[in-house]
Amino acid sequence: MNTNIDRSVEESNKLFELAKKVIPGGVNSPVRAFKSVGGNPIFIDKAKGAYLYDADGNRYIDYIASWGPMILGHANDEVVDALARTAVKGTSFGIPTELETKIALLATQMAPNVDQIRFVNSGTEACMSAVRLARGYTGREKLIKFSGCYHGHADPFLIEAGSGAVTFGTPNSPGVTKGTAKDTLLAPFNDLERVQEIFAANEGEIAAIIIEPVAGNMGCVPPAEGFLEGIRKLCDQYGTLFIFDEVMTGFRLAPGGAQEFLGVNADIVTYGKVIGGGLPVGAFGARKEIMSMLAPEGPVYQAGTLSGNPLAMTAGYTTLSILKNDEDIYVRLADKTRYLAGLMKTALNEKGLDYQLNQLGSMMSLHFCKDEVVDFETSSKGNNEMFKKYFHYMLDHGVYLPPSAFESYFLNDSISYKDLDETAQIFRDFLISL
Ligand code: KE4
Repeated sequence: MNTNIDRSVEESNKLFELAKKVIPGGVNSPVRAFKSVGGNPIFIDKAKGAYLYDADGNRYIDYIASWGPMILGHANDEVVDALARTAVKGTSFGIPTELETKIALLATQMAPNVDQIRFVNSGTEACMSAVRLARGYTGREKLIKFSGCYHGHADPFLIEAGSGAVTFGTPNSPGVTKGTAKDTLLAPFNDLERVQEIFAANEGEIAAIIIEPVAGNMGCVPPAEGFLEGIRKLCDQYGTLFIFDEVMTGFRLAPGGAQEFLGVNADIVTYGKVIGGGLPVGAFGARKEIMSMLAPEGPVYQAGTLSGNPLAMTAGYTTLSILKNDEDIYVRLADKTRYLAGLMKTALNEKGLDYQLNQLGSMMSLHFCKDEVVDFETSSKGNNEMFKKYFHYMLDHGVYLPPSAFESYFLNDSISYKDLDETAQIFRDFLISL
């Protein structure tokens, strides 16, 4: 039984104090700073398989997998060996390599409705490029997104619901201009009626509607029956492009991602996380008639010095190859996730706590609230004080969960049933401690 209860975090605290002197907030991405759960972040020294090891030597069972990429588990031998072989041949050229074509062929074989794919360096780049491509292809300017869905930190996405019958966006970050916000319209996730209203009120003006087909940035929130199918019909009716942001779900829910898993076709699909196997990769793909609009073939500009970088392509190609050749991995991951969710539900029912536990494939999230979590509003009703206690108890006892109630867990294939049983036991002990 691994309990970190007497764990020291002295080294992590020292590293955090030093980091804060030279990096804003001591982190290179805000969610890592533990702002919504309190306390100091741990600093990781190394990871292998299902386990993280922090700077003080504490071990944690990892349930975020670097927010999705590490689906195989950390430091996968095949991936590491392939990277070593690539690195000695040079790490970046800014000149085409065969590696880019190899992963592009593999990804387009696995992803439905994607004839061609362009690699970039992050999910943000993929999503912002996909929106520009949709605007270039349709000649329209407006974009619909959903409250609580996150598509990276590009300006068109940092918009929150404004006032008004048909919700026009307002910036939710300084630095995003009103000019940008006016072109982003918002609707609640799973609210097809509101989407219909927005389409009708902006006929002929909407270039694209972008969605996380299974939302993972307000906790894990699956689409309601018929929701995505309804949007598909509206896009066909109004000539709008349907962008599936599969940065989280791509190659995670199935080889063909959410399109395959849910049986709904997108026009443009964005990827990140798993497609890079732990190195910085984003990508976006579509049928050829859309992708041919991209420079240098077409007029829509998009570029990147390190796009298609040999190391990143190697990690991604090796990871996708393993996923493609191991047809059981998706069943294993879903079974493990359902197993853990089942144990946690049993414990919560015995305790008599109000909760919602959402799970789909290898994504899940626990919300301490009574009503079903179906959108950002219901997700926001979770008891965050309880979540903070939960997060820190599990962390103290060697389980690393997402440090926010508005995130999804991502199981990796290295997690064993022994790890799951240990996690469930620690969770039962947490509930007893309340
Ligand atoms: P990146 O630019 O962080 O690679 O991807 C942006 C992005 C786009 N689309 C979806 C659906 C995403 O979930 C993300 C990034 N996810 C967050 C986790 N909620 C990354 C963690 C972070 O911001 O540090």
